[in-house]
Amino acid sequence: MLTKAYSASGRTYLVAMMAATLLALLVLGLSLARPAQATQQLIVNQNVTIPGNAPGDVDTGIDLQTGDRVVVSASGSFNPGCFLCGNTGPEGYTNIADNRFPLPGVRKYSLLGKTNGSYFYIGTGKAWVHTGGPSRLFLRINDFQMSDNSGSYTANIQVFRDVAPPNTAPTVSSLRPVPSSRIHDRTPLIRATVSDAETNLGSSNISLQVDGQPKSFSYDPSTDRLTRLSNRLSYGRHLAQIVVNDGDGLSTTRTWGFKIVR
Ligand SMILES: [Ca+2]
Ligand SMILES: [Ca+2]
Repeated sequence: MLTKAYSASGRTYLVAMMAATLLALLVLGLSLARPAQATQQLIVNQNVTIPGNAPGDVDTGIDLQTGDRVVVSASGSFNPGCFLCGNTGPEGYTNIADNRFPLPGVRKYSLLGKTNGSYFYIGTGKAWVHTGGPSRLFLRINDFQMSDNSGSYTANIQVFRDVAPPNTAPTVSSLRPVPSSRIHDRTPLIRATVSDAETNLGSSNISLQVDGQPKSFSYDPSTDRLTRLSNRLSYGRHLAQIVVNDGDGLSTTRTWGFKIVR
């Protein structure tokens, strides 16, 4: 009985361990897969009036890029000017427009959007992600006889765009020999961790000087570790300097000293 109880709890423990390991691997995988995080920013928040008698497309002045998220909400009151025709809002009449209208197949007198030369229905509101390349956003009312119109619609337009996070400077850390240290080894290992958040650095991004002289070194991109096995150095003070350029406009210089004593 005792053995059985142990084995049952052992199995439970094993299953729990496996679940925890799986979760840990999943979290690790997600964090490794995640690139430098882009953030969506509100770049346009604008009200545009669409006069009922505007002769055609109303230019919002907003230039969209692929991937922009656009949110339009509209209100207002419009009269198409026809005999006994009543007012409507941006949703338009329930009647469907025929081929005489800018966009057949949707409600007459509704609010339309236009990008890349194509009209689409907005009505009282629409949210979408812009595709098809750069385009100015136009608005208009789905009517073909404009001069007899009265009233207007007003649209609030918001555009959200992925904005890359600002570039950051490379970092140089874990310096060896320890800065300002006194050591006895006359062939000390010179070492540093050199990394950049946005750029996968290679040795061509990095230069090392010892006592003002350029020195060769090895750099392992997988560990960010720079290593140099020194020639025999004289007793006394020495100065090491690492300059890193991230190839994206930012560089970092670290200079440190150490002293070799008898
Ligand atoms: Ca009209
Ligand atoms: Ca950088």
